[in-house]
Amino acid sequence: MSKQRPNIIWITDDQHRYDSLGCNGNNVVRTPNLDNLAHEGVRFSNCFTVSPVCASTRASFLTGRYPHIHGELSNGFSMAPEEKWWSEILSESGYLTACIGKLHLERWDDDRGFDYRYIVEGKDFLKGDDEYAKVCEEKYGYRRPRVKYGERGLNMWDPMPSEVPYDDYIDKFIADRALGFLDETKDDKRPLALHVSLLSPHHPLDPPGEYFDMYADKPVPQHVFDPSERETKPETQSKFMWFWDRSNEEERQRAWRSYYGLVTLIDDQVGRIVHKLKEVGRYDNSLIVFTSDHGEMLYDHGLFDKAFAFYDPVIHVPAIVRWPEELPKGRTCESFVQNYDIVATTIAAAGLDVPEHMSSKNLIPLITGDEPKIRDFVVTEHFNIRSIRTFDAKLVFYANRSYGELYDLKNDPNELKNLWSEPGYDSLKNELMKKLLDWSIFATDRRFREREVVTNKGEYTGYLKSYPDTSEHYLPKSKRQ
Ligand SMILES: [Ca+2]
Repeated sequence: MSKQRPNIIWITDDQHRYDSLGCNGNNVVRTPNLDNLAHEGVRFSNCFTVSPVCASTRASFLTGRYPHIHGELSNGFSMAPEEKWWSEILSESGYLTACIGKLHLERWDDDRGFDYRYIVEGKDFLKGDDEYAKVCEEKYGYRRPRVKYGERGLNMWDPMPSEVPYDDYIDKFIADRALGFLDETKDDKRPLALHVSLLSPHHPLDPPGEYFDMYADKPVPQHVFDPSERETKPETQSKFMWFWDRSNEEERQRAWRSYYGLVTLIDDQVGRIVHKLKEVGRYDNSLIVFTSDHGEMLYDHGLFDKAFAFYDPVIHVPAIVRWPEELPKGRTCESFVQNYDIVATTIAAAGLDVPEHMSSKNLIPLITGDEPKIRDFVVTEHFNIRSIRTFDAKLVFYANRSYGELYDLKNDPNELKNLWSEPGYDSLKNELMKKLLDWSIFATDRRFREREVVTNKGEYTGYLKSYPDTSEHYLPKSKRQ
């Protein structure tokens, strides 16, 4: 470990598909700054999200735990108040902590452990009254683009150039504040733990100015959709396939191009942050991480947005970790990781023990080659639905429902044919369900995580004598602090 603890610069964007990044093999979308971070660090080719929705994943980003543990089962739920935040752990250990941009918590202005918090909470909605809304209202007369969409007779998924110019576009606005924060703190001796939470390429697909036309004549991927999916996929998806029916091919391709424009805009903000880090002398000793909270369907399987599906376009996300002082450069890690592993990784990089109650895993031994893998599969959850994905197969389990999804990823990598009710697949289905149930009990169950039984490899060793220090959740109220 470095004698001097690293600055931790954690950049997140919103709804960014794995395949829409240059270093992940996309030859059309331009992302030179993120590609360069990957060149100076490690790129993960199999990083999957813990949840296909914002609030659940973002609460996992703060707690290092799964939604069914921390309580934000979907957007609109609340995190358990006794959860210990990433920011609190780092702040207590001497880091100067800051969050600029979105956290998307139900208590929208909660800021525990952040010494500095600048709230900009979303492109298409607004809860409370954030700084960006004030600027927009003053200069343009409305608080969010949604208002203008309605006035122009457009839906949120229709591509259109932003009426707000680039200089005041929401992600530029957030990056500007991040640069200002880096300037203001350049003489502070404390290491930084800075979370910059950008908002694109989340809809509306409204790249400003030159970003809107940037990919007008460029090829875009073929959409993945088979009409037979209307019959074989759960009704929770098929009822949303009207996204496909009400659009034509030209409109769907334009959605890709606008999405790419937003990705390049995000990349430019990453470049500005990197440039400023160099200017204030913090770049060399910075651990920079980049990931996203989930992906976007973009009309694959006839769907748009996310949340109601566990297809790879939604659960497979970009992830880059760059820390040249301690980690290899230019490596691609193909092992399974999950985006909330950034929590344990950054805590470990800060020289701290990763709390036992976290299921987030430190990626450093994986990156350095000390551990060949840390997971055999990845799990994604939303409310009462769980998906388990191995390299060869995926199962999506819907609690209290007779239907489900099962895919043979070796023969059907695009997840077009749902095998849940097909004869001959019971053995695969049972195998995946058993893995998922084992995981539910041992890998994340709060009491196994928090009590010493977990150190006994899950064997029952009799009643435990004491409650852990890490959580008061199971203490009687009278004994809680
Ligand atoms: Ca999101």
